[in-house]
Amino acid sequence: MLSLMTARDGNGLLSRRHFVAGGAGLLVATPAALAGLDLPPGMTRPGGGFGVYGQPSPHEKHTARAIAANRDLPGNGVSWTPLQDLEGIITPSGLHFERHHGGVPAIDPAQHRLGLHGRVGKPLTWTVAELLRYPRVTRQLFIECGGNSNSLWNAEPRQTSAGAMHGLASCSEWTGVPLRLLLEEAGAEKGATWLIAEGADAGGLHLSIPMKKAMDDCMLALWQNGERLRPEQGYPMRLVVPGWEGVTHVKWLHRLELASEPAMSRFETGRYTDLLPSGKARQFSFVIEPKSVITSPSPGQLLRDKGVYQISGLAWSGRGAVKKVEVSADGGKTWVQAALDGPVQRQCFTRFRIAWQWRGQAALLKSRVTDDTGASQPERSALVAERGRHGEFQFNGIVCWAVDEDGEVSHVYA
Ligand SMILES: Nc1nc2c(c(=O)[nH]1)N[C@H]1C(S)=C(S)[C@@H](COP(=O)(O)O)O[C@H]1N2
Ligand SMILES: [Mo]
Repeated sequence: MLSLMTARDGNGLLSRRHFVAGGAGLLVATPAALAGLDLPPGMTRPGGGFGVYGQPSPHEKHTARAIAANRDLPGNGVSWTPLQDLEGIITPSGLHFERHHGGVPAIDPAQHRLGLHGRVGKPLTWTVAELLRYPRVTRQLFIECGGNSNSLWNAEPRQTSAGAMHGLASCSEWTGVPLRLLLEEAGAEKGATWLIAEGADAGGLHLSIPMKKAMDDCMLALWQNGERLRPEQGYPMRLVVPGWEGVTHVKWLHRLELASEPAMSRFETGRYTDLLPSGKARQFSFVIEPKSVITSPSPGQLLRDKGVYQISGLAWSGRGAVKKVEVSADGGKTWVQAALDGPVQRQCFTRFRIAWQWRGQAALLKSRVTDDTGASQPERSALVAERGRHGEFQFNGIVCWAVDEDGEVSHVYA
């Protein structure tokens, strides 16, 4: 049995042993005499029929992306993954976050071509059908926009759901052709140190990636979670650049160019670059630093009854694999290590969990990830001090949710 005596960790956090062994003591269910065990109506007649493509239950309509479209720039905007309503690590394809600079182009795969030119031995083009004959790899990888969580640079904490704050990050199983195979086929010239990738959309997005990364682990993705890419994710093909900022994952990919210098496009100069207090620019900040967020409980949710709750959330790092996640219920005075759902994969979402005994006390919930390179998350105040007041991109500071005595959860800076 769980009891107050076992809740010796900071402000009610229970150790992993209690989380695993504590099932019998949770006392959440309604006694059978009250609920009844009648024959459910679905057992008395045949149910619904078959469908060519399944949809979520009509009772789950609230599990939806939040959208912020820019009315002055048609097709420009974002939609956020509802992280607070999801479990595990894989984002359902229809809920993957979206960041489009010029809308979603309608591409006929039979007409689409991928070209490779510039400092190559021989320029090449491929049809989709040709690309489908290459060897493939599959990896579960997150993608995070450099602009994710950017409201946390604001002076006041924004009050929205965890997803509408931190959901420009999603995780899918991507399958495609190792980019190295295509680059080797064309043959790179000696001075070809940059790969410039361009999408076939009205956003005019083109972006430079160092050749070393392109040859290492980049993928020309054609499948997402077992099916062909969704139009919103770049159908018929996109770049996947493991662990690197979202803007490098060029969608609707149609042109690759090898060069000796980066393109210096507006997506890597005016945007996705931060002005530091020193006056220098933080540019080509490709790697996603370690980050975590508690998805349950999170703002907008309510703890109705006192008792044991399962705190859970997501952690990730572009540098490698999640090594540990610590959780605090007292604003960071004491930390307890959470359990990680396995397998823990590199550059992939990792789900963490820890049990928490809520006795109706006020609490400040925080999570802090450390990856296998030893890198960790800074407190928000330290990050703001380092990056200054012009910060807009790559917020990876520790996030704090306040639980009050009524069980309401809100976003605070603490
Ligand atoms: N062609 C093209 N590629 C693009 C973009 C775009 O607008 N056009 N947006 C980029 C940005 S900023 C991000 S964060 C990711 C978002 O990928 P998603 O919409 O699949 O989540 O795609 C990147 N690739
Ligand atoms: Mo982005």
